[in-house]
Amino acid sequence: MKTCLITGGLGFIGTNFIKYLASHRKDIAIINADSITYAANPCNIDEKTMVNYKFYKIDIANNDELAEIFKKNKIDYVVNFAAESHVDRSILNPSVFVKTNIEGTLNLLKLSLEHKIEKFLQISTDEVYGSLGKDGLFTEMTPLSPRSPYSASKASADMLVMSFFHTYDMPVLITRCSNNYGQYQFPEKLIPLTIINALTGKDIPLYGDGKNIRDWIYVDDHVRGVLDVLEKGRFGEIYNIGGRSEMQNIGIISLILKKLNKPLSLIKYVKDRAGHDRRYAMDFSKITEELGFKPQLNLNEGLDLTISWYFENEDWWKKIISGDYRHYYKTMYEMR
Ligand code: NAD
Ligand code: TDX
Repeated sequence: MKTCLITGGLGFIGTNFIKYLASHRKDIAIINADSITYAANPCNIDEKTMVNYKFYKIDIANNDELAEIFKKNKIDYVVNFAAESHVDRSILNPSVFVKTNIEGTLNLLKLSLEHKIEKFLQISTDEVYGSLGKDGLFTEMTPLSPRSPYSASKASADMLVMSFFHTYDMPVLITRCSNNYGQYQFPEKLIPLTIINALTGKDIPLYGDGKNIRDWIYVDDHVRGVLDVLEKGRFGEIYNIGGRSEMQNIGIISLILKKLNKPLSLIKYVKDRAGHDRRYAMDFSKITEELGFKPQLNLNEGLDLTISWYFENEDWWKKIISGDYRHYYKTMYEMR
């Protein structure tokens, strides 16, 4: 049996990855290390239903805490999801992004090297490539050009990861994915925010002219791609993962409102995000050709599943919007 240390496993994508791994790979024991920031939800994973699973509440930026996990367990794989992940927050408070996303990743790399782990997979993002014009796609060869403190911290982490490959011959892998949506996403991000505001009759803030484009991928497709790379990826390589589902923000909000039978008058145009990237779109032919990965759900199918999940899991999001973390639910527009 192999043991996989997953960081950030109580957040949106980490939760989905752990659930997928636990049901598809019974021969992998899971250690989940998460500091439980506002974006985490300890209820996401019911420990009673998990076998070969351990949880540690630790901050990856705290090297001593992290070192304890490596001392107590023989770890074979590391998958690093832990991060501060919201661009708007990085504009308000960049320091914590540097701490977690850069220093935390460096701590993980150093300990992984010292303990001679078999594979280190860094979960990165398309945002490290910057912003596209009307045409073209990001490939793995596109130069890094991050434009927000969030994407700069993720690009820095990617460069540290690659430096451990070149310098120490460490067995590293990087995935860079486009915008995820699906179950367990914290409602500060566009799609869950839109669904919840529509369901509760609140305005939906649309930044700028609403024509910025994102390439949406359903989270189940992303986590399958991550496992493909962990199992079959070549060390020292970067793999783009995308959904081939580009849409303007105004389009996605309108589509959700239509599906929910809610009026377009809920949309409120607000001041634009500073440095707002115009368009992201992924060329993910490398992972398709090398590892056979393709997204299985289109945006329409994925949105239907996502809307149903938020509909059926009111308790999950009501605790967020009215509980201890309610101030984090405030849209960034309300905060500035
Ligand atoms: P999230 O904000 O929902 O979850 C992040 C998790 O990391 C939380 O559980 C949080 O408690 C934990 N965490 C934060 N700081 C920590 C620290 N110092 N130590 C330990 N745990 C810490 O984020 P997400 O959307 O699930 O994103 C996960 C990863 O995927 C991130 O690395 C992000 O950059 C990347 N990514 C996200 C998307 C997306 O669309 N959400 C797209 C591409 C890549
Ligand atoms: O209220 C809003 N109104 C709005 O118009 C919010 C929250 C967002 N937006 C716009 C900004 C973006 O163009 O919608 C788009 C999507 O915004 P977010 O959901 O905040 O995602 P984005 O900034 O694109 O980043 C996401 O995808 C890449 C994740 O948060 C990152 O972690 C990931 O790396």
